[in-house]
Amino acid sequence: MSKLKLPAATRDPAQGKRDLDEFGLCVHEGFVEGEQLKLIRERLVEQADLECEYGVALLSGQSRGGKTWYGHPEPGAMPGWQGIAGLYNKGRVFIDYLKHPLFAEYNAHLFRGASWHLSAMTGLIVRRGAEPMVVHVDQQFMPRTEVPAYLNCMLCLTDFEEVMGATRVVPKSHLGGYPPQAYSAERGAYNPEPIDTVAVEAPAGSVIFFESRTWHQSGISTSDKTRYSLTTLWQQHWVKPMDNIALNLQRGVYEALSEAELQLLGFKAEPSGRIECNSPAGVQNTNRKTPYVPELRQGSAARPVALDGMGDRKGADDEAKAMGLQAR
Ligand SMILES: O=C(O)CCC(=O)C(=O)O
Ligand SMILES: [Fe+2]
Repeated sequence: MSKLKLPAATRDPAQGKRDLDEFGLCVHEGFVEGEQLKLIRERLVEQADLECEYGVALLSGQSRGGKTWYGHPEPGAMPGWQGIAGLYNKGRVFIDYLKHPLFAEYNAHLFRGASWHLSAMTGLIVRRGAEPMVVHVDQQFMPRTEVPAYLNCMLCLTDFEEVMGATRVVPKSHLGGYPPQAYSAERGAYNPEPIDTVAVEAPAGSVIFFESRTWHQSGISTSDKTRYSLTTLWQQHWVKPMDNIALNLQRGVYEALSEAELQLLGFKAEPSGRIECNSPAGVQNTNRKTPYVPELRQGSAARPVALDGMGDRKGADDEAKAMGLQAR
């Protein structure tokens, strides 16, 4: 048993935000409940099972540092870990979940008012035999920042028990540096010195929030109970998204989303990460409404396409706000 002390679970976002500041994490119980929880879990399980059946499942013995491949699980030898990537493309329930009002509250707090949007949304399944991940921070590949780059929101779709490979953390580690890592071709990334971590046990429906400077890993699973979970990663707008959502988003999904939903996914006027029209149909545009402008030459047939509301005031206002400028 680790002696590391976790914050008590809470249903109060004010307490959750204090815990996030003090511990680098908080456990928000009952974040999703009842029918919504059931629908998210059912959609994830169906998608995951069919990705296995059709031979396109993302599989591994562990999710980080180890070998990961796309394919069919071997009959009778289900690997310990399965990821279901790009959930924003895989069901309306996931988009609806992104609109949970407390996401806005936690993000505004953690990012200190800077503009934010989605960075990734991935289903995580941990089965018996899953090995622990290398202890890492989610921004390990960038220098430490004063304000975290990302907020990881781990939704427990089943209870999280230590023996099921529940997420393990180092409370208060967000205040220091990053966990030491080494790499070998045989082991992948690993921690050269053992690091004490503590499992976050939580009932289904909880979200474990941990910011991107908090040391963590998934645990080892020795249980026959499968851990189903969904990680939603939010980011400050100037950070390169973990998933390139503007390119990944499927055309049919894009067309079914409202302006507000597109903005949650990062389609909005910002000082960085601008999105121009990449087709005459104006697909993947931002709320700034840029025209489609191909290479134009005298005598060539190529033509730009103007859009209604191009460069409108709203886009400019949003951009000014994101730069911290007040209208006056
Ligand atoms: O699956 C887990 O418990 C941890 C996953 C993780 O490290 C991550 O989502 O960044
Ligand atoms: Fe992580």
